[in-house]
Amino acid sequence: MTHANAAAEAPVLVQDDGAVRTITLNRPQALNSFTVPMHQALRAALAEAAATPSVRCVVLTGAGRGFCAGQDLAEVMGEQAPGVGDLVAEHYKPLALQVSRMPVPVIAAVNGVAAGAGANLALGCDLVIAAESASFIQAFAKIGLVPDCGGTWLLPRLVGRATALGLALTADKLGAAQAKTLGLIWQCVPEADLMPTVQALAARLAAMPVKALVATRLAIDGAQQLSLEGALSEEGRLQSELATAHDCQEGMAAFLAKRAPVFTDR
Ligand code: T3D
Repeated sequence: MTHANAAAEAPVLVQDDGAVRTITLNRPQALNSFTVPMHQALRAALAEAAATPSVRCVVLTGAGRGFCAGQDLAEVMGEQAPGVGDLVAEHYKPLALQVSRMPVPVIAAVNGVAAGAGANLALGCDLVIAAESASFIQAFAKIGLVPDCGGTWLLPRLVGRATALGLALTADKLGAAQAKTLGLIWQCVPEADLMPTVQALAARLAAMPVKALVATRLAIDGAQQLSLEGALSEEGRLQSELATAHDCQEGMAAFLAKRAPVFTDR
């Protein structure tokens, strides 16, 4: 097998551009739907990105015309099929937690349809930028399941209970422009602008104090369970921790010296 063939068949592709690592789901013939090997490859790629100090931002996208169509339904209906509950416990739950705990910002570049767990994988990223031609489908209701991969937690937080239930109960396709209008995603751009827009933003985030960016994600997600007083206390704890770290010292010194800061913490 040639190297090119091996890459074409790998369930995820990994590419670095400076401090930005792009992970591409690579089963375009089935709209990048999840099989166990793709889960394993994606989780390994995320773990490697997390463990590589030179990586300061991760971009997640899909090969071909789709982002990810959720669970590969042929796999679950096959003779060797893993149980549905097992798939969630062994793959979708750890994946959603891994994304939520990445030590660098994660951007979803949604290049096409994102359905079922594929939609919620994208929505669990820090920033979601979608091509105008992309769409989001909470496909679960159509096949007698509930939203997973974090959907029940993410949807009401992103768009409120009424819209979350509307999306989840109808399983209707939501175009990227409408997703932006609803506040489900950060940005909707023309198809040709998707990767240039995402790469420019990723490079910008990579040059920022990523330790503080990640602490911001964790604080905002964590604050959902806290009282105002609890959230204020947590903000104080985080500021104390960050204020003594290199990046905050560097940011303040650079401001006072009227020079560009160089952030290195992760
Ligand atoms: O065990 C568990 O299930 C627990 C975990 C659940 C997590 C989940 O994600 S459940 C939700 C699973 N996903 C779906 O139900 C979505 C199924 N797909 C679709 O509804 C449609 O494909 C789309 C709306 C996403 C896109 O439609 P369209 O018309 O653009 O494309 P298509 O023709 O339907 O699909 C293109 C090919 O991809 C086609 O293969 P073919 O005929 O060209 O050989 C289709 O079968 C394949 N494909 C698309 N989605 C899946 C899939 N194959 C397997 N599994 C899929 N999810």
